[in-house]
Amino acid sequence: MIPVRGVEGRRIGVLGLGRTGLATAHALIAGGAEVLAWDDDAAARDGAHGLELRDFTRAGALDGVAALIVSPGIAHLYPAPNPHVAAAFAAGVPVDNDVGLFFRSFAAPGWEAFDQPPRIVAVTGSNGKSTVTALIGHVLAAAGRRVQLGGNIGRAALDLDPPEDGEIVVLELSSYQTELARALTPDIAVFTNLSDDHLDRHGGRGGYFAAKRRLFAEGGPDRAVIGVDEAEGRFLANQMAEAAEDDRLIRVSAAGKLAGPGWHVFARRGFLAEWRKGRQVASVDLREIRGLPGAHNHQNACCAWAVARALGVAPRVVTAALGDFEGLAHRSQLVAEAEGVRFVNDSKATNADAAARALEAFSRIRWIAGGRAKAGGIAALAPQFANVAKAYLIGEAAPDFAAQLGATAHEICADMATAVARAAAEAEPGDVVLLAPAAASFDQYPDFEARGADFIAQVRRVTGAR
Ligand code: UMA
Repeated sequence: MIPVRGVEGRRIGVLGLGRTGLATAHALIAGGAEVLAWDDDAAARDGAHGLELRDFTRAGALDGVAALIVSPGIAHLYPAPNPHVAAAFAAGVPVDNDVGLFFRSFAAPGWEAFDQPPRIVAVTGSNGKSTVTALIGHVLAAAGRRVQLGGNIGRAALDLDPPEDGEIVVLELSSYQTELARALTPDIAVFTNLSDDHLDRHGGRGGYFAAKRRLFAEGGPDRAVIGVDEAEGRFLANQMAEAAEDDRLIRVSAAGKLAGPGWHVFARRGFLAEWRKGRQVASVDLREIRGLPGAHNHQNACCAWAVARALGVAPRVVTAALGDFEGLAHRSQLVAEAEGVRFVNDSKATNADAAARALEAFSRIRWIAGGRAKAGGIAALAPQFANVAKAYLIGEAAPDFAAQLGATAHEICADMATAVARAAAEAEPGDVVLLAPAAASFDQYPDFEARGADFIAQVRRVTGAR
């Protein structure tokens, strides 16, 4: 745990008592703060284990409170502020989050004895940020660097261990986290890409982009790694560079060759290339790396490559590490291979854009899709339907998705067990049975992880795999 600095003797409110809130409360107490905590869910309050509870909407409840620290899943502005957050706004109590506290508390007096100060890499973007975060961690560990991963990827930032000499912390940061943090000062910041997601929480795409942009605008990172395959990425890259040859910026693309005198990492026809000062520095064949299938993973590889190179890791070492990356659970995860049929779990593909990337990664797909639909359903995926041999539809969205599939073969299976059994029965050698739902899981599961776990269990059942 990283004790929070500058809070000794101060009274701090903590809203939300999930992973973030509990870690924050304990880190605040370790820093000498008096913590008042709240969660709108009574069961979470019951699990607060000795924390003093305070309903911040009650009159006078925020008297003497120096700051309210809000969990990422709690709305602070759109579609409407949570009532406790609204009370803090009304009372003039500064609202912050665990990521803001983390950046303020990271550097410690003990660092004076270190040979190399610890550094922070922060990764944001719509898709791929968990894989990029994990891949950076994997490459740095392979290079013999000490590394910890945290943030949106699972371990709350303040739950991380105090960094040791030369250690690198890689934080995955969601837009929920970057929007509210009062301090954002990574050494290296990464922007993978932008596509519509969480639009209700940010008042539309502009607000969503603005939340992510804060990591660059507020933080002033020493080095920025920016995916330039969308207009927003190109705009951000333009803002970060003083001139075309400014190599504090590394541009990344999976859409084609990048030219110019700056620092570029791009993937083209399955090959990653690094160019700097107009010359090629390295080239790697990504096509046979089983943990990184598809153009979207090639973009992830480019982002991780750029960060590792910015940290001085040699191309040979990065290449070897990419080759043995196994991928993350629920993201292009190869679950089994039986009689020439591959079973791939991409339960994290909770929106159409992420599902499009999964559908582009394979041909002859037996596609399991559905759940709780997002705006637009799967209409935007029509260009990828050519890769779909047949769709097996589950959950609330099944009838709408069936209508949007039109002439593409499909059947409504309702649940995962039926979908996996039907897809496996009809699959031929060379086919890929792919779970890429293009929808949220909440109609049938607590989260995308439980949905992916069910897919794996059903695949094991039908294939007899262990
Ligand atoms: N709560 C309230 N009032 C509300 C809403 C929620 O009191 O109006 C309470 C809930 O009852 C619950 C707590 O808040 O007890 C949950 O807080 P939370 O939703 O912020 O969840 P945490 O457990 O703290 O997990 C959060 C991130 N969750 C979200 O952003 C939704 C986790 O990202 C992250 O791993 C964790 O902090 C550690 O940093 C998950 C996620 O789904 C993976 N992220 C989204 C995504 O990737 O799309 C952004």
